[in-house]
Amino acid sequence: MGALSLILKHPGDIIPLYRVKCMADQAKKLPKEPNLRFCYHMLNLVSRSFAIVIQQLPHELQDAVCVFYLVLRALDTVEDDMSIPDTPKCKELEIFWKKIYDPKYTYPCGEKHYKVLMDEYPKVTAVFLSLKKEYQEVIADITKRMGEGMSNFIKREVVTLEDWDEYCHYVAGLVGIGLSNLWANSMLEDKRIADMEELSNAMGLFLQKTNIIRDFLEDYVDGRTWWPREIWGQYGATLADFQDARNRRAAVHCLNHMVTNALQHAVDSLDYMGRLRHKWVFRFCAIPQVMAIATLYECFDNEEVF
Ligand code: D99
Repeated sequence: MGALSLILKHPGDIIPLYRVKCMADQAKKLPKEPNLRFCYHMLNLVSRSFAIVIQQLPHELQDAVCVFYLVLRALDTVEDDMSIPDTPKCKELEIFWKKIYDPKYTYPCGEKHYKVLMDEYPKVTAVFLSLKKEYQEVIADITKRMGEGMSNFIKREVVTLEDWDEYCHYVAGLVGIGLSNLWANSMLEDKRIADMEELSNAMGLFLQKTNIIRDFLEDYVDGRTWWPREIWGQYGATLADFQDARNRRAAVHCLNHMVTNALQHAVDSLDYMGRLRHKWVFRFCAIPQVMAIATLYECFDNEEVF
């Protein structure tokens, strides 16, 4: 079906779609200051959808969240680069949080946009150092905990449900926790939001698990899947079995089990969002959650995931 006929089937979507288009155009306008300009330029290259969503935030938080995002993407780039041997990779992941204060620090790795981000990293550092101390401390604390967790999982496989939640906590739950600390420090939200670590964690876990489910094929082709054996082991002897058309029924049952597991975090994520007071903070948080629910809806019982 063409885009136009899809819209005509849902005429109520025309105004919201137009508003999103205006937001997307807005996101393409870059600030004048060169370092800040680089940060928003990178954000647009790495994640269009996030560049749009970040526009929802009040100005002061926008820059802090943009830098937070890029620092985490840089850490991710180190984790993802399969050409770095385990020993130096683990060391770099563990010390990265100290390096974000070093105006000269770069660690060339990654591909395409990520390579540019790593090569030009001092521009991110310059903006980081211009943020309020309270914001810098939150970003450094989360980067430290995430780097240590990632390093630990370099040599460890995701086997049990506990492993899966732990891995997702490091790479995504901590993002939710960091954001809650940014909201609390900005005074836009109640200080107590920073103490709700379980609910903040669930915001990240729900998004991360949804991505892991949706990206099964892409990750499988790259030789690294994050589906926990405790689930897929109930439906097949190896993950390779799910690629065989004769095992499609078992594969789809496994997929549905994965979706059901991810959905468990929806309750806490709704509880978290119910506690937000600031309209723009709420939108920034709610848009990705709504997109994740729609993604799980598409994936459920859908063999095309494989
Ligand atoms: C994220 N996550 O929006 Cl977790 C990352 N894409 O998915 Cl600061 C960093 O990376 C921050 O399709 C915030 O364009 C978030 C979440 C978030 C959380 C908690 C509360 C509120 C918001 C994202 C951002 C988008 C992203 C999507 C992109 C392709 C590349 C990856 C696209 C979530 C996380 C940590 C699971 C990646």
